[in-house]
Order: sequence, then C-alpha cells, then structure tokens
Amino acid sequence: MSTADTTKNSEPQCVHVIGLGRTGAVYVEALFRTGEAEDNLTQDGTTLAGLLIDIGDDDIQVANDYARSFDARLKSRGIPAEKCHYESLVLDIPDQATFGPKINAVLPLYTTAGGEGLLSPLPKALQLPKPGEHTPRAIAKAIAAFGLYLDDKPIAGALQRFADQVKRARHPSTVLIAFGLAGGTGSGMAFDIARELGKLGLGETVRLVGLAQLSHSGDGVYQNSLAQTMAIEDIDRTMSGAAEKSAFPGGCFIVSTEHSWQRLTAYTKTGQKEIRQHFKQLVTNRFVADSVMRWAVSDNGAHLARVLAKAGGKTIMFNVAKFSHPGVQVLPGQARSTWDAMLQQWISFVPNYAGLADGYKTDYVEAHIYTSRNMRNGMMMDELGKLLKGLYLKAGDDNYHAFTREFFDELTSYANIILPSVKKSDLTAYGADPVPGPADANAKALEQA
Ligand SMILES: Nc1nc2c(ncn2[C@@H]2O[C@H](COP(=O)(O)OP(=O)(O)OP(=O)(O)O)[C@@H](O)[C@H]2O)c(=O)[nH]1
Ligand SMILES: [Mg+2]
Repeated sequence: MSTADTTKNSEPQCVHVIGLGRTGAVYVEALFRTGEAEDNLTQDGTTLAGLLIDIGDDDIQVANDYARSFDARLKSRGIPAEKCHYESLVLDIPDQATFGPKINAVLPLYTTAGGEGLLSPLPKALQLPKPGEHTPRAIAKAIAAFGLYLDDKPIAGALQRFADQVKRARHPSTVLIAFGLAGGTGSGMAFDIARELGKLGLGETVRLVGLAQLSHSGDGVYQNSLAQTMAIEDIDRTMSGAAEKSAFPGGCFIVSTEHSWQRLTAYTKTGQKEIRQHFKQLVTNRFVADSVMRWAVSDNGAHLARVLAKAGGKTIMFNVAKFSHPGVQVLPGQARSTWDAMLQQWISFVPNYAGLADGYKTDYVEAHIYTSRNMRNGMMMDELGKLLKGLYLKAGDDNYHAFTREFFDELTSYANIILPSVKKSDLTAYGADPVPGPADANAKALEQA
C-alpha cells in the first residue's frame, strides 16, 4: 500500500483544460473549483490555460463565473494574473442557406488538414438545430471545421492563445480535453480540435490527453446514444493507431459515472419527479467531474503524471465509484458502526457498475480511496483491494496500488479506480444493445459522423 504523501515534493506538473459542450464545461468549472490549481500557480514556472467551447451559450455561464472568481482569488493572493489564461468561445449554428456552401468551402481545407468523414454529400432535408437544442454529431463536427479553417477561424485563434499559455509553463504539463461521449457537440468536435492543438508545437513535455465521460442509466435519450458509440469507435481508432497521428497521444481517460449515479439515486425518491431527476443528474455530473479534476491536480499533479507515464498513450478507465452520499443511508449523528455493512455493500457493487465487460483483466490497477476520518478506512481499503485484485488484475498483487486520503465531508466516501488499458470491446456501453437512436434515417445519419 502506498500513501499520497510519497509524491508531495516532486516537480510541479501543470494541468490545463479544454472543455467542449456541456460536460466539458463541468470539467472546466471543476478545475477552477479546486484549491490545488490555485496553489500550483504560487510556484515558479507554472501556468494554467483554460478554454471552453460550446454551441450556444446556455451551459457556459457557471464555468465562466468560476473562472472569474479564480482570477479574483489569484489577485487577492498577489499571484500575477497572467499565470492563468481563460476564455470561452460560443459558436453559432449557421443559417440553413449558408450551411451547404460553407461545407463545400471547408471540405478541401479539412481534408488537407487530415480530417475525415465531414458531411459530404449533405443529407437531403437537412434540418439544423435551433439554439439550445442538441446538436447532432455530424453538424457539430462541421461547425468545428468552420471555426478551425474558415473566415476568421475563431477556434484556431483560441487554440493558439491556449497553446501560447501552455508553452509559458516551465514544468511538464498535461492538457485535458474534456467532453461527454453521449452528446453531439463535445463528442463531435473533440477529435478535430485535439488534432489541431497537437500541431501547435506544444513540445515534448506536454501531454495531450482526452477525458471522455460515459453516459449513465439516468441519462434518458443520451444513455448509450449512437453518438457515444461513434465516439467510442473514434477513441479506439485514434488510440490504437500511430502515436504521431493520434488525437490524444498522451492517453485518453474514459470516465465511468454509473456507480456514482446509482449511489445518488438509490433511496432518493422524494420530491417532484422531473425536478428530482434534473437535480440528481446535475449532482452526479458535478461530483464525478470534481473527483476527476481534484485527483488530477492533487499533489502537484504527480498522480496524473504517474498514471500517464505508466499507461503510455492508452485508453484508461477512470471509474468514480461512490460508496456513500450525504443523507442517503448516512445521516449526521447516527452510530457510525451502522454504516459498515452499507459501505461494504457499495464496495461490492463495483463490478456491477464499472461499465466493464465480464472477464476484463489488466496488468496494473490503482485505487484512490477517499473517506472521512470516522469511517473504517482500513476495512474499506482491504475490501476494495481484495475485490479489485481478484476481479481485474492479471497477475502479481504488487501491480495493485492503493492511495488514501481524508475527505472533508464526513458522510461521503468514494474511490477513483484507474484501469489502464481498455479497448472498445471491454466497455459494456459499447456493445449495448439495442443502441437507441433517432428513428428517422436522416437524423440517424447525422449522429453517425
Ligand atoms: N441531463 C444532464 N446531463 C448532463 C448534465 N451535465 C452533464 N451531463 C451529461 O451530458 C451527457 C450529454 O452530453 P452533453 O455534454 O450535454 O452534450 P454536448 O456535448 O453539450 O452536446 P449536445 O448534445 O449537442 O448538447 C449526458 O450523458 C449527461 O451525463 C446536466 O446538467 N444534465
Ligand atoms: Mg450541449
């Protein structure tokens, strides 16, 4: 067993983020919420770059607010403002009449740049989404291409400014490109944007890494959507091809949300159904993104750097498995010994909700357990360790590494379970049958980019 403290004094690592679509925005927000990102900037030679891109401005406000208050916090501590660069970019949906000509104009530029599969020929009866609606994957991909290669190239400009800030860091850096697999915007734009960023000469010490969040069973039409299946295929293709052509040469995390969704959902049945559902989704997504980003910047980014060094450009499962949630089976003032059985039960649910196919095995496993000081941390470490080694480890118990840390909220406990490497066939979300999708053939084609 290792403890988190062993990595404390290593060289600082910088963590930068690009968020795409609504889920991407939640990860941007999560990074700015961490105190560690702020502390990281107190050190010489560190920088932070953040960029948020979405179609429509409905989902960018909260992240922008967090970025603004992050700036204010830096100022109050006397940290130079230029250590952090952040911008958000809202893309418009072109009108129906200009969309076709724009596709024709961008196609040769897109293809020369190494892009594949842009909408051509245009489907008949193409209906563009209205502001605020889901953007089909193919349309999002086209809108990203316009922003990268046409007219005043707003995405290319924002990427250049982002890259300049990353290059100002004098320590190794990781750029996380965060998006939801199941939506259209993030999943449609991520690969082309990552590829273009990779061309900006970030240098040997910068790792370009995907951070792709899976849908969960509370996601309605987004659950295991066609867009998600296509995006998983794209990840598999790019990660199994040549590293110099990969969108994410540093690796790609697949974030599994199901266990956290289940934990939050179980036994919370009060209130009005729709409002409750929306609230639970909001809480799950924020909790998962917070867990990932808090881990990424913890101990000066040392854990992230170690996993990426170990996983060497692979697809890495990152399962945020929640064992207790405030107010759900745990209440302040209860006899804490009564929680043990429940915590053990939720640890035992790991294989049910991990999103991994039966029989999946790997040669290295990390678990980062967060518990309050009053929970029986040793018992939880043992239980989880036994389970993970038996379930997932091919051989050698010393290829299992557990880390533990106290969580500030005494009712919460969870583990980040990290499993390099996974292929698409290892993901239950990929083989999900039937893949729900629009019944209309035109609409279906637009998700299948
Ligand atoms: N319902 C809901 N889902 C969320 C929320 N935040 C993130 N998600 C997740 O977002 C996924 C859908 O992808 P989004 O990130 O919304 O999609 P997008 O990239 O903005 O693309 P569009 O579909 O074009 O809007 C679902 O699987 C949800 O798990 C939230 O506040 N509510
Ligand atoms: Mg969206």
